[in-house]
Amino acid sequence: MLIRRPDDIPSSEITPESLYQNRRQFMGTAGALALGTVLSPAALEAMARTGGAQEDKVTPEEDATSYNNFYEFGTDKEEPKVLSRGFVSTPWTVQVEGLVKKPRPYSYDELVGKIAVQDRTYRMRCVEAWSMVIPWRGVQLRDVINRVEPLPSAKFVEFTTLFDPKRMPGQRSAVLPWPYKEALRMDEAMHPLALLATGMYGKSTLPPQNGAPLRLVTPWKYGFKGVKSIVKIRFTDRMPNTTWNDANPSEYGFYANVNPTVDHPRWSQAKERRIGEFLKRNTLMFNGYADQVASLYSGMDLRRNY
Ligand SMILES: Nc1nc2c(c(=O)[nH]1)N[C@H]1C(S)=C(S)[C@@H](COP(=O)(O)O)O[C@H]1N2
Ligand SMILES: [Mo]
Repeated sequence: MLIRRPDDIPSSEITPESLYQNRRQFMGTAGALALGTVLSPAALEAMARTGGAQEDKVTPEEDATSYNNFYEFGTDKEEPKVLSRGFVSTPWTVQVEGLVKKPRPYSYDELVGKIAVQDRTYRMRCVEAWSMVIPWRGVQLRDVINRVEPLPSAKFVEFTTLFDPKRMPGQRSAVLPWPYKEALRMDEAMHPLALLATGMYGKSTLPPQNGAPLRLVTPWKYGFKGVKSIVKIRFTDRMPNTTWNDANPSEYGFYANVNPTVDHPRWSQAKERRIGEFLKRNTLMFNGYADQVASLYSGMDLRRNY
């Protein structure tokens, strides 16, 4: 994100299954043809079938597990799958720290065990202007937070990725200030859409390249908020530093809410390439989850709080 332009690879959309609506985006066959776009027979056939409307289709598992951003395993999209092969995430311990009733290490099972498992298909919009539709499996973040009992004074929650250059070869170079950290305001973290993913595509474990064994998913925010391979959860009353914001504050904000009207300094955020699709589609406010999350930000200037 720091070092290259948005990917030009054709790209896929998302909603919790319970809230799923058949969202369609109209791009208009006539409009596309008027622009002189050359359409493949397959694209024309798809348009004929859908009357020009686009649906959200789940991204092929092969794409979601081989085209990744996980700089701890390399900065090329294809590297994390290869360089994380053999990464062992059992056993796994998560330190729970800060403004919490009893700060202590939790085993993976203590932290997420016996919490109702959810299957949630969400759109994921990377800040680099590509997107996917991923069927996650996991637990609601708020259930985990309630289990560890933060104090009422906690206003933010910070998540930290494992730092272990022996197991994460990308950490041997200083492409980012390690360890990778991300954070949410408490009300964001308690939102029912926020998920701690523990699996995907109907499986109960995550591939290493997607953040095994535990990664954050906040579908209304840019993908970089979705911190992978979490080993620490810290509650605090101050807004924490976050990795991409530290690396480049003018380009990556704390909030990172998907917003087609606020461009990245180096590229537009109005459109996106859905992995697997031919034409760009419009990026939706809060990645299409505005009905559910816009109230979290009422009264805030979203241009200033990007
Ligand atoms: N620890 C860590 N977490 C990370 C990243 C990373 O480089 N390191 N990349 C982020 C970015 S930019 C995106 S778009 C998503 C990609 O998730 P995926 O590979 O599962 O699609 O992971 C996010 N979480
Ligand atoms: Mo991203």
